[in-house]
Amino acid sequence: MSTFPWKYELSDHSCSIYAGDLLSKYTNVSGTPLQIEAVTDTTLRIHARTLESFAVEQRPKLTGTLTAVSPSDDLPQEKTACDAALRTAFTGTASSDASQNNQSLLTFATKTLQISLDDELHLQICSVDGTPLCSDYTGKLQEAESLTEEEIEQMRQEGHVVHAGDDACRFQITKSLYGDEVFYGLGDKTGFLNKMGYDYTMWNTDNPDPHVENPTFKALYKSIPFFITLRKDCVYGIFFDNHYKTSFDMGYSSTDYYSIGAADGELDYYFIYGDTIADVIKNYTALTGRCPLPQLWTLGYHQSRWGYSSQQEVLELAENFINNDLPCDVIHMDIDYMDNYKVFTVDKNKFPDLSGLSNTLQDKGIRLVTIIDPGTKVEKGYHMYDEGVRNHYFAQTPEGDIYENVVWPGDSVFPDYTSSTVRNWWGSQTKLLVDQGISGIWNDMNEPASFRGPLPENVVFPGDDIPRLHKEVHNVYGHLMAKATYEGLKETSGKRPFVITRACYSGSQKYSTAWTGDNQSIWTHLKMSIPQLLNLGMSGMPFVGTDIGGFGSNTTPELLCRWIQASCFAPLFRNHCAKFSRCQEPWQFDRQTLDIYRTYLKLRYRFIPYLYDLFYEESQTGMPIIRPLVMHYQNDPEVYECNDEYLVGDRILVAPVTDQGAHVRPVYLPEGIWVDYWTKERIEGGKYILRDAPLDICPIYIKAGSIIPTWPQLNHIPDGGAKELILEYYTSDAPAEYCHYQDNGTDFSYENGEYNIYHFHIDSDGHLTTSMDHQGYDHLYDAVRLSAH
Ligand code: MIG
Repeated sequence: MSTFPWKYELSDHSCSIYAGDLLSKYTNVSGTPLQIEAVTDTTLRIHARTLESFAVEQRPKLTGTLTAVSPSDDLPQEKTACDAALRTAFTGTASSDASQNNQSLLTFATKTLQISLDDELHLQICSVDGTPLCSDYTGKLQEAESLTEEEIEQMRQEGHVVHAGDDACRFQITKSLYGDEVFYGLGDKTGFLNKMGYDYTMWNTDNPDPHVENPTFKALYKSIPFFITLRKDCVYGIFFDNHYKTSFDMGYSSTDYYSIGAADGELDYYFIYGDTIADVIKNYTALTGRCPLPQLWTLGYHQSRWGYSSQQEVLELAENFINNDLPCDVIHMDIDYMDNYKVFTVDKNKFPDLSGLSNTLQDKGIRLVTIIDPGTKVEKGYHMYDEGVRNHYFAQTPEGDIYENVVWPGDSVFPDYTSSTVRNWWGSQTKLLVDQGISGIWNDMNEPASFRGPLPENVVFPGDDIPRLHKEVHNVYGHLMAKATYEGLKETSGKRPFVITRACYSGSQKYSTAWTGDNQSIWTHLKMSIPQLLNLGMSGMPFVGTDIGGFGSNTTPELLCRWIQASCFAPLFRNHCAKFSRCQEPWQFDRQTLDIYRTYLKLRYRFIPYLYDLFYEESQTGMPIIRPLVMHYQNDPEVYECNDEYLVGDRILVAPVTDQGAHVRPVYLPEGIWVDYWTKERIEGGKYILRDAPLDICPIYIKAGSIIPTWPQLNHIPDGGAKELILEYYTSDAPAEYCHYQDNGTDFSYENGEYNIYHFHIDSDGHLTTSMDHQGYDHLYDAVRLSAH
């Protein structure tokens, strides 16, 4: 075997390969080594950074170890198997032919992965037993079909949108497809669960047209450049940490490869391995962060509408909830509460006493959340504008003037959240709202969206030290705004901040919840909401929801009923709609709609302690709250593309109706015994069943043997939770266990040990015993009851 031709250095945690110009072929840079680092023994970072590129978040410490396999003086015996497999994968030829191939290989390994490079720097990652997991594609790339200028002009004349040359990549990573891949994740994209065969763009986009499935909608509001690849025998994730415009061609151009490209910036990606999808999510969120424990009330029902515009209207709304016996914890105030859409102001004519209003409502168990956009009104004498101008807090033109565009307030300027000083300033403004009793902040329009065309790529964000252009900042603008808001609220309120954002980047989960933006009151959007939320969860964003009832256009009573059912376990549980669309509060239609709506609000409220436990689990492991079936039944191919069911944790299965007029639906139950929540019928899984689903029924199943903590019926969530816990036990012959988390549900005292973990055990005779795994919060339950089914 010949020796690897490039100079390289292998240290404990990383390998640097100096391959001069060759590298520029793959990465757009030369004169820098290609670095392969063992972040852990299952997560590799592959990068070639030259520029002082802007790290929005801290880079991970390297804790994995690398050892040389080849070339090496003392080659371990096991290497040969992997070597042969590698050659096959690289050359596409059977291993007997491969011996004639003269490729030089550099191979090194962590405890779980073997990494090899050929003399052209193609990378191959195998498991230690030699099974190829992921390898650079070495064949010919498909040429993109190109249109002549004339053809493009003709197409445009007929009204077609032609994106010619929009998505030029400066560099691209291309990986072989083995033919058994299913792709999940990629944040918030339209369409179904499996992303195989489609191409996507990461460029935070506010497009009010109905979001239809690919190919028209390649980008929505969020850029989460992370996906999970499930193959027959393995699962891994790739996180491409580049926040310029990037593209993900998931086997769209060719069935031989998939590719990831970037318009600019650097090669920097992570290969994240695990035994299960859950492992990969755990490892990905170990890199990018997890959603911290929320305040308990945030798990309740939220009512919103763009158009609530007076103190009286908000008060009446709250009273309507109370008088109709409808659970509700939060009312959202959209842009109409502000004085001329000026952020961090309140219209004193419409809301003469916001503090009084929030106090009155809080006494009734309802809190207020207000919207805040980034666009800051150009107006001398307005404190945000004056302070921002004086201190150079706003984005600039290349000539150094303040950059202006138009948003709700008219002429507007854009805070430079890349600067920590600006973030602190922005965050400190939250005090104005917190002091008036506001409990959370909803960040909108932070892609950033603008009315007079998009922000040009060369708008300058001066930052703390190095100025950055809009093309580099765009995809993290909303992320940094959410971070500023989170840190500000934490400081000014002392509580666990409640932030909702529309635009996101990988890691936004540390600061914010998110909603999927402007959907429409159409059945396809109800249907799409399930894979949308599930893929967001698998992309590390667990606290998410869609606008229940639909934002744009007009809902129908039937659609509203089906939407509240489908969302009854959605982590963020909010009904919201647009100003010019029909009102969709639960009492706007007939008696039946109101009753059905109430049933599902009440159902949700019973399960709050279970949801809170899932949030606790998520904060420790990154596991999403609602999960696709494949996360728990990875060996059952029947669930790989299950788009219309989801699991809540690992033990509740929800199969909503998402078709108009449907009153029966097929439900796939994976292996095990499932108990119908409504009838308590026990059904052996591993098959499809047909379930009657009249308008008032959303099919729900509980896995036999489960303990689920619930509360007595409440219409508002008290701080610290209910005083009584009811353990719903769905019996089985085997003993059952469950760990339940409890704390004050509001602040950070849990970080000092002020929480309880109850360990419930039910033996095969049905006897409950309770022990404490941790005891630090002194408000224990007054009673714990067992209710067996
Ligand atoms: O251009 O604030 O997605 O939830 O109601 C519309 C008004 C601006 C878009 C948000 C929507 C919100 C609306 N906003």
